[in-house]
Amino acid sequence: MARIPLIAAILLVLSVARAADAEACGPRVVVRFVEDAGGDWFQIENTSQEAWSIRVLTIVLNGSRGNLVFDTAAGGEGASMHTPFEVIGGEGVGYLGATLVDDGSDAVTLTFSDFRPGRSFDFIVDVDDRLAESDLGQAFVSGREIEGAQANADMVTANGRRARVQGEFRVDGDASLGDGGVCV
Ligand SMILES: [Ca+2]
Ligand SMILES: [Ca+2]
Repeated sequence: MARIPLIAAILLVLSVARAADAEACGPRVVVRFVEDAGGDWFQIENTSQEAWSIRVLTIVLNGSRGNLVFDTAAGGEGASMHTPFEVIGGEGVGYLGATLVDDGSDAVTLTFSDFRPGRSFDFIVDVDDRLAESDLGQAFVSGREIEGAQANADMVTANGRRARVQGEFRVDGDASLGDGGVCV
């Protein structure tokens, strides 16, 4: 009679161990923001240890401490030095396109067909803050001002597994998506 609970307990331990393994080797993405007067720079890197590819990645400025906005055209929202969205790097990621980044918008979604681990993608676009008492003036975004902005990604494997990871930009300008970790 005691055997069945014991077997159930062993199966439970095994399944928990498997789940922990999957998590330790799970999908992982880093999105970096670098303030630049010539067009602020975002870099997306697939840092997964396992063969997870980025299918869709979204950056949401809403929620940032600086109430950030994309400044892609003269006038309207944004301070100065407006710069439209432009891809500047991303060899081998199968970039399929991005949602339109209108002046005054606060989110962009990018789609890829082959964004494997170790690869990265770069784009520029002007980002400004909308604080009355801005750290460096509204045309320049400090780490404190991008803190709280979000990014999320839909990840896939070649055999059809799917996962969603998300993270928040920190004061250093980076957002880490997913727990990832070292595969064992
Ligand atoms: Ca503008
Ligand atoms: Ca700016």
